[in-house]
Amino acid sequence: MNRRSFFQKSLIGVAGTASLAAVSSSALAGLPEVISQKDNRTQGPWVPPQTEIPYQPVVTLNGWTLPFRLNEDVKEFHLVAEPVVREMAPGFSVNMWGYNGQSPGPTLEVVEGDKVRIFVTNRLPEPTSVHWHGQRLPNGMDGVSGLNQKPIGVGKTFVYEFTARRAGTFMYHPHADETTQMAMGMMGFWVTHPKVSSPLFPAVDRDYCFLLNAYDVEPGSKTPNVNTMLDFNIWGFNSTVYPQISPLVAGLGERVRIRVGNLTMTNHPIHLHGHEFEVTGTDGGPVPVTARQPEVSEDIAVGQMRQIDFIADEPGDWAFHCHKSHHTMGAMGHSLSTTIGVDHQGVVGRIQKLVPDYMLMGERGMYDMKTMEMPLPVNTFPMMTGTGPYGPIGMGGMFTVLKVRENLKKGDYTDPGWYQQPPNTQAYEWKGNTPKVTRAKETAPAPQKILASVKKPAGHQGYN
Ligand SMILES: [Cu+2]
Repeated sequence: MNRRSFFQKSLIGVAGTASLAAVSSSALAGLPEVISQKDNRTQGPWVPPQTEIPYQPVVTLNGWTLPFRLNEDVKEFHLVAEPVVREMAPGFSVNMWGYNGQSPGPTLEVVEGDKVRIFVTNRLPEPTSVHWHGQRLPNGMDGVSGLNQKPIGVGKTFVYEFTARRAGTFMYHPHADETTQMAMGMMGFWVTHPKVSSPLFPAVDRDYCFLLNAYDVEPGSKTPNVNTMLDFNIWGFNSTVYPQISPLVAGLGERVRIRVGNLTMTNHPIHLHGHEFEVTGTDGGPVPVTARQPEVSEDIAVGQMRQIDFIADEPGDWAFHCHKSHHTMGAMGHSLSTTIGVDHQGVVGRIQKLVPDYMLMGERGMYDMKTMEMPLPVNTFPMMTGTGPYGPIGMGGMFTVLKVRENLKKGDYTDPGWYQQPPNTQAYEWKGNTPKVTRAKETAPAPQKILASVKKPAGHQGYN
């Protein structure tokens, strides 16, 4: 099929589209320049200079939108699949594979009915392909290597062309050696804005997006274990862990949209504090208005995307996080024994004769871990690192803060700092008398012997 007949076929059923493209071969002679991003911080919204249909651009958490080149009436993008180093948190960098300098790759943003051409250059050490998750497109553009196309060989560039027929929330990722390539971070976001806003696609003041990620990075190492199937230890938003993840900033009363896609190997119940939201869309399209219900958590299954909308009408700093509590922590051992209530007195000294740097932990729960200065191997993300105005936050990983402020300028995404609560609106300590704690009587004699299992950080197994 030549290019012209491809567009003619793909445009069937799309109303009000501009005249068909007649792209000259000379215009196609050069690839669009490679635009790369070295900065892992959230970049401001990208407003295209050639916008015909105005839309509220998205802001990708700790990410960016890839600018396009307009070639006649086709929006052209150039994605480069390549090894990258992603700083997931200060002092914690991971060797990944991504696109255009970062993992996840840049967000692609177009308008419903746009003709798009994406050049994909493969600078990885193995073949790849790109699947455009959720899109209506010709079968040969769907990106499953072997099924729809030959894989993009090392050093080769392939061209994908289709019309963004359906408005909504999408993502892209390889379908070639995908367990390796996705475990290494190859993924990106795609947003197709509607041509007109409607009750199905209400206009918003702020539109955020990010992907959920999981990696298995041994403490002290730098490259994810690509053979891990379920037991991941680093959980993040857009390959970033809190507190590196940017806050979600909103002006009081603004309508906010957050789009989330899940390319991890487990589900994530994403929970917003202080507000109710509605799921207004999925990667399958807008949710019918009559089917929307108020929620404060939304479970996002593997391979799913959710678009949530709400009015930010409660000022403050509101947690926004995965509700699986171990997903709001950094690297930690999963095989540790629970020691709550176990009296270690007298045992520690004896263990330290065998393991000199043995530390007592967990006897009264793990709260102290938040402040504990524990020697960690180089390039290890601590379990919990967020510090708020009142001390350690106790959550890391898949966690950020929705910051709702009065008098915030439209389009101002800068971090406004911590919220100052008005007087007499914060939980406070009771200063009166407290009743005596009554304990249940012991019915069994205290154990005479303690069986202690000592585990050192990974790489130092063998002490028991
Ligand atoms: Cu989770």
